[in-house]
Amino acid sequence: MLQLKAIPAIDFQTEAYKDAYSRINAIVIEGEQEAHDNYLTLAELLADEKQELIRLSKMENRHMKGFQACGKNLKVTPDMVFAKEFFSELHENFQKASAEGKVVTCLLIQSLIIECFAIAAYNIYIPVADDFARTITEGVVKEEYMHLNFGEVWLKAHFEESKAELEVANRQNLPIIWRLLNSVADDANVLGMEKEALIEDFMIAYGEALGNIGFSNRDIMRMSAQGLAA
Ligand code: Y39
Ligand code: Y39
Ligand code: FE
Ligand code: FE
Ligand code: FE
Repeated sequence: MLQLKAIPAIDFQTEAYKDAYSRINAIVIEGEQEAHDNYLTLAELLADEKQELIRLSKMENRHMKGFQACGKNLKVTPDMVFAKEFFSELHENFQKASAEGKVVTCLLIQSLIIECFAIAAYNIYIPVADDFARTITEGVVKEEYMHLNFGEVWLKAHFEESKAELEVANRQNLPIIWRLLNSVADDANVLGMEKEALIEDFMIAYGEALGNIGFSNRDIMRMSAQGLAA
């Protein structure tokens, strides 16, 4: 709500805006591409959910195309090399977990942590986006809630046997998101997105997700604090 006070007019064609956009736009495009790949990997690991997971992966592919159009519309070339490096640590953790058949860890990384990252970023971006990108992002964020919900529903149904692995995966991956946020906070700020608002939205979405899965408030506090162990 911080951002509802005075929203200054943003000039989307300054060099400073386009430079920051070349990295944030690339992060989003790369993130959507990796989300597409991750849901296809999950479709192989969870045979009962295969069709649904393929459906989610197709949504991620459409998101990627939508955000590529946002960059083109502003005449920005996304810095894909930067974005690949940005996601490499999370990507490696997902790859390693999937190779070991650790479905719970894969779901925590993609459907909880990355989806909450997307939900926070897109909700904070919408009020400060150009008109073209706002329309695209509004459509996308609705679907990200469906992806988060997939992970919540599956993990809730398997809560007792997943709990220990979720705690370990949280401790390994939440600090990474915290570092990633800090590394793009300056660029996000140029786009009109406040770091404090991003953290607040992320923590609300992630805490709610952990609660829906079955964690107690005490667990949620403890697991959130582990994000600071960066
Ligand atoms: O599941 C998804 O669709 C996720 C790929 C998208 C993640 C996008 C991450 C956006 C972070 C932007 C950082 C701005 C501060
Ligand atoms: O300040 C805190 O409470 C930190 C513990 C929490 C780390 C969680 C990471 C926040 C990532 C925000 C991502 C926004 C798109
Ligand atoms: Fe990959
Ligand atoms: Fe997406
Ligand atoms: Fe998603």
